[in-house]
Amino acid sequence: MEEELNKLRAETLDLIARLPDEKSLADARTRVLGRKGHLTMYLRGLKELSPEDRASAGMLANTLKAELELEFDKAREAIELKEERRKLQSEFLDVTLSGRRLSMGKRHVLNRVRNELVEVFAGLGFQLAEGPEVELDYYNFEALNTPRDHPARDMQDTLYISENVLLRTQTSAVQIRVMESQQPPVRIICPGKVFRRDADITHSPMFMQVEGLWVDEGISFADLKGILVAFVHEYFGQDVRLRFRPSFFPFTEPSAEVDIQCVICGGSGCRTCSSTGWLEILGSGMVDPEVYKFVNYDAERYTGFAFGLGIERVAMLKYGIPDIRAFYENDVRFLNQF
Ligand code: 2NL
Repeated sequence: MEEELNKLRAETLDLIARLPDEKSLADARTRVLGRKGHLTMYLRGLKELSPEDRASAGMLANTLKAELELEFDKAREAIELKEERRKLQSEFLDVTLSGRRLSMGKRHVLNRVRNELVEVFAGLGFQLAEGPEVELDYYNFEALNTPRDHPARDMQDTLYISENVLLRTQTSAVQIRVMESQQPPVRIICPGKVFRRDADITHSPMFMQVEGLWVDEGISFADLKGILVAFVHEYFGQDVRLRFRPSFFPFTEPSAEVDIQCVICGGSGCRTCSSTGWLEILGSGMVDPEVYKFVNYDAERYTGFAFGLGIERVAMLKYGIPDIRAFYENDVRFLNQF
């Protein structure tokens, strides 16, 4: 009997030492100490023995039972501890590591210049107006005194979608739409994308433009000059000089182009200004009375002026950027500089 118990003891201790997880350990415990376990059955069998044998065998078996329960408990605790360590290890987080840097996006330089220009004119009383990029030939050319056979159409290579639909070549189309919908006074600033069949280091098939228009009773060339001088001084600096040169546009008469003193060399001559000391920055003029016919304005009563400038050109001059294509390549090393 004692031998039988010793064997059960040795086998069980051996098993406990080898079991890898809580589940197999619990199963083994049931097999030995459970209601139908080896040791439980053995204790039940003691009824058959004589009273003397039963007392000594019972004592041995109960001692073994206590010992095995203790061993099973110890083994379970050891496995639990191991499991806990493994879990902690796998969830290890070094809170002292430096974090990943969030890269912040920012406004594209052209949109920033656009907003700055709109702000300056807003300060001069101009209201923002916008319109479609896909436009009718009528608003882009016809109503701007540029009919199909007009020689000025040669100045702009237009991207047509159909006979009467095109990608606007200038934002003037927006101004025609506004004038068509309301009588003077009109004082608006119209920024937006425009499109031309043109591409080299200073021309892109898509570029951005800002046009302004002020129509009211008694608006004169002096007002045009006053507004444009105020704009240049505000945007490029109070000391920057301007000059007005006669020019031609089909929708203005008289027309003038505006040059500013070179912002790169200050007027002494450099590559940006081709050694002239001057930079052309915008076109302007008094709105041609022909235009008023299309929008039903009384040309005897109202006069006004308009102007247009290229946003890329302003940005190139302001920051000394030699190639217009840099704006559209989306090289973050370029874009991050602004
Ligand atoms: C340039 C020249 C110009 C206008 C745009 C305009 C608009 C209306 C009536 C009359 Cl609705 N004129 N716009 C006038 C003169 C010049 O732009 O060189 N743009 C880049």
